[in-house]
Amino acid sequence: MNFQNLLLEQPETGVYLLTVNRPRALNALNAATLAELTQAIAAVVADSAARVLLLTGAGEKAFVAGADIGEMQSLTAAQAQAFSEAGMRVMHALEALPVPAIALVQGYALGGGCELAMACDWIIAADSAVFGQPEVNLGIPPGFGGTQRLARLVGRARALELVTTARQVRADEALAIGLVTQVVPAAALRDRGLELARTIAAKAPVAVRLAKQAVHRGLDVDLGNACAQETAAFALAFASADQREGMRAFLEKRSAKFSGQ
Ligand code: DAK
Repeated sequence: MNFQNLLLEQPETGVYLLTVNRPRALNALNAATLAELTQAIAAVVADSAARVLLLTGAGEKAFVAGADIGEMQSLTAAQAQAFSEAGMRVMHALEALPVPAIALVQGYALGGGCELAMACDWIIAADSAVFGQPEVNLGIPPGFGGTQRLARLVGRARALELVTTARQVRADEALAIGLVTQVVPAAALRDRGLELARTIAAKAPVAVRLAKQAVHRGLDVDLGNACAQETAAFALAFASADQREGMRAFLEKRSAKFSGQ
């Protein structure tokens, strides 16, 4: 697919690498980019051979420096509503993506950029990464789910401190508070992402999809219902060829060859 503001590549079988590509504006999210993100994510959803989505930003300076302030400043209330809905659509689509979505963050991930990274299943940070929700500097609260996803990741107190002060967090602190799962040298970020994607792509695709779904759906309900959902996911796996192959391969002392069926 051809995009103006994105690159969508498949560096390896089953692995998609989606790059927000507006480096001159530090990859800021304008309406056109949000629309393209929706299309790109839909393309990954439509590919039953997809196993992992890696999401990153072009250039060394930023993952995404936020929503496009130049475009936002003159929005009417109706346009702001449309802009918000477009952003929310992208964030929900990433969470609902059947396969894991991993953000590879180098440089600034601010505002909508931090929100975009948090809508992925987890974040790997380069040592150059800087996270923050600076919206209160601009007269607005976070608008793409930042208050909610940040609080779920780092807890209420830390989220409130960060959102109300606009304080920026470097990679090592992001790791310490659970915002990211690992920090790697900037030059190694893409390779670490691909390595992780390769590991996931080699696992049973049906089980990986069911596990992602169970974690997400379970977090929205109480523990009893969450465990009931896990039971349903577990049972469903027994209708898959992947389950039969995985267990047979173990008993036959060989590597499994998963079909994703
Ligand atoms: N939007 C547009 N352009 C941006 C930008 C942004 N967010 N961030 C950077 N740029 C542009 C700069 O204007 C500059 O363009 P030129 O002047 O060269 O044309 C270029 O990128 C390079 O930036 P700087 O010259 O500023 O580079 P520095 O190294 O000096 O500083 C910086 C880097 C990241 C610290 C700085 O650029 C900065 O503070 N950027 C803004 C960061 C920020 O405040 N981000 C949060 C945006 S607010 C909503 C839902 C969600 C949202 C809004 C509404 N609804 C519900 C309606 C989300 C809001 C946000 O994300």
